[in-house]
Amino acid sequence: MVSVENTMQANTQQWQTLWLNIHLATMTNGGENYGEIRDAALAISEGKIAWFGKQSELPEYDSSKVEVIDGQGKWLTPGLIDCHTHLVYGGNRANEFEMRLQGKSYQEIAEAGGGIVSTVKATRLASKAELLASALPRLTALHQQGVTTVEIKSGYGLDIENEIKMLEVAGELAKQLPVTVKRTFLGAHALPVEYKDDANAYIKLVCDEMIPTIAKQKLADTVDVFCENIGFDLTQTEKVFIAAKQHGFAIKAHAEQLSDLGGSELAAKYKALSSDHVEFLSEAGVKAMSAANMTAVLLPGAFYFLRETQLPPIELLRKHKVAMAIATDANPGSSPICSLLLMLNMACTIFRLTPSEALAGVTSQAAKALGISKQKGQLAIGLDADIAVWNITQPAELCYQFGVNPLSALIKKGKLVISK
Ligand code: DI6
Ligand code: FE
Repeated sequence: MVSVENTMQANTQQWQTLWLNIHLATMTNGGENYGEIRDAALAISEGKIAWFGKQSELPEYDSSKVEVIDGQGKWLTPGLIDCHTHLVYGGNRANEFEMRLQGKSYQEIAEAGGGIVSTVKATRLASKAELLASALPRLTALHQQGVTTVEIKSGYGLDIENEIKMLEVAGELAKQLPVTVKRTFLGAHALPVEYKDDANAYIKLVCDEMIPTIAKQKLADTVDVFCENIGFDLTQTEKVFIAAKQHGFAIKAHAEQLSDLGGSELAAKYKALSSDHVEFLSEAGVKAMSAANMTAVLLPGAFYFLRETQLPPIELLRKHKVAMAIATDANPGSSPICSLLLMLNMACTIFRLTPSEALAGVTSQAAKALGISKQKGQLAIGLDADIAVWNITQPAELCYQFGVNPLSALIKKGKLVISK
């Protein structure tokens, strides 16, 4: 609903672009009923949303100064946000996919020197140009389906030089495509072979050398840890959180993906932005996340690809009002998937989210998971005009049909960057 003040305060002199004949899924109010406004209009000024509301309440504007676009009844949503990816990496793991189909489990492959460690080998061998060339089509695929912001993690370098290389490539991607890239340092993703029998020494390297260097060079704004029995234990995870906080990073965790170690409760103690995966999260963990105002990032692609059977505790997350974000987890081992629209579909079909919850999961709640709610994730006055325009008749279509790309146009900071 458009308030009276909203209309009166509108400074129409500054409008640059005005979309008419559209419907809006504003995703305000936690995404309830999509924050839907039918028969709407939306104005953009200096890369920000300057006005939106019912077209019948549109204030007067100078049509000689504003570019007016006829939206032809299309739907506008906030530009989609993929808040958890590992899309910079060397090689691929199609061979392990085959091994799994011959009966080996993800954990068995990891324990036998495959898994994350094999991608580390390929990533170390790859040049920056090669990493960029392989990541670009993945980011392009996301972007073509409406993604305007993506989070990219390091974590396949596992030494200073190669972690920096990954983060620099992630930064370079933002120059190649009109997508905001939020970078996360995931040095504590796996144990590199050279520290095979000394996880504590590796954690010391992460805390005492990698985190300070990455802070100094401003290569990331968040630090993540894979807290798991094939990753790092609670004591090691806590050390990384403490070092990260000391250097001004936000934190998040991969936790409760394969077992319940209590990583999410630990993350809550350190006021993390999010805990991600969370299939094995207990009610105590859910409560701790709720008290710390954390977001649960659900990754249906990894659940599907690993043929996981333990569903994340959706009812408990709802009961305790924990925000649920949805992301691709795009990575070569557990989710070789670069479609956020497919994740919307799976969040509904597999996790039983409502389409409204799922769409909030890739917009407003994804922004919350990245700590950027004041800039992105909703159609609201003053927020960045990152907007996806869809050729659909109702928002649920984005979750319902898969395989036909309904994106009609994409606006990044007020500029039309895709138009079909
Ligand atoms: N959990 C995951 O699902 C990915 N990383 C993680 O900590 C998997 C990464 C990989 O298998 O390469
Ligand atoms: Fe992940």
